[in-house]
Amino acid sequence: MQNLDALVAEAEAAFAAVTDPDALEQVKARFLGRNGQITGLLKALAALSPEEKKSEGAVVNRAKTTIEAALAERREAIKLAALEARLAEEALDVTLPGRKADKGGLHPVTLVMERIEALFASIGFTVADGPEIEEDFYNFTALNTPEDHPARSMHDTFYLLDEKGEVAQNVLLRTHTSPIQARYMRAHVERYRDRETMPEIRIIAPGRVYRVDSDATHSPMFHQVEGLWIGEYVSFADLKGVIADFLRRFFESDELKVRFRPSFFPFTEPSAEIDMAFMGESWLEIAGCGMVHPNVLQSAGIDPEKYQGFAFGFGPDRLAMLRYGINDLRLFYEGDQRFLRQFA
Ligand code: 2NL
Repeated sequence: MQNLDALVAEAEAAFAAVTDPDALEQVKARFLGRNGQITGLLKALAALSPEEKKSEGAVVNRAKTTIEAALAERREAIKLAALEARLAEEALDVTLPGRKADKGGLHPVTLVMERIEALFASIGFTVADGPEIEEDFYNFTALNTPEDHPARSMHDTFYLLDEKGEVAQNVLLRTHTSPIQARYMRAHVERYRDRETMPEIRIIAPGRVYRVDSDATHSPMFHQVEGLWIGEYVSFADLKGVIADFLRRFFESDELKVRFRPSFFPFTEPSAEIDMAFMGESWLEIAGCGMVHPNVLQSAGIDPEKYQGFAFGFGPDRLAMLRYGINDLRLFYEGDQRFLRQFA
């Protein structure tokens, strides 16, 4: 009787040596395939006598069953190893914190501008705007600024270049938001041209403005909110009331002291600086204002004999510094998230 233990051991070793399913099927063919060793042994039984066939057949069949079982076991093991490798590769740590999308927030200067807009809206002002690249007519001439005024110099104002790369004398970055109001007055006059009396103008003009200036307290780009109220009977007393009321509401302090100190601007007459009491003793300059100069009304096509009114200009960057207790203007423009996040 032949001993097939060596053959079985050879098959088991061959199965164990492969690690992928295709290779395993190749190895299987060597033993169990059409020309495999077991198949050969079974074929050889045909030549034996019935008794030998019975005994040898049992031996070969036992070897075949053992090899088949070893094959099935190896198949399972390879399948399991593949699954484990895949699971390890696709491992997902469900205890990791989620990746949240960062939420945006408004810049502190924007928050202050919106607050100013809301307070003036509550007393009947609407918000106007206009271009940041402006003509010198609206930025200076319409505002009664003489041709030789120092603010018109290239040391103070950013002028644009023309196609030849030369300074375009009449196109600049607006130095204040007054040109918004100069444009608005003209459009208003045009709209009500055929009426004997036009409705009042009551607007604020917030926006970015530009000047050649850069240090701890000046940025070449900063913000302004100007205001304008024109009607038949709008007086300096109205100006004082509107401004004092606004500042008390803005700083949430009914007792806030406000002072008007004589000053000069080309576009207002008389003109004043607006100071507010600061830390008990001192005064802090917070805005400029005045009665709109007759020449400014005239250049907008408004009859200064019939209409009059006031204008004022605030620096919201300054108001934001006061409201939030910030001591360096540059923090607003560095874009540092650690700073900006505090206001979002
Ligand atoms: C300041 C001073 C001021 C105005 C702005 C103005 C606008 C028109 C007519 C007349 Cl259309 N005046 N604006 C008037 C006085 C002062 O701003 O120190 N701003 C930060």
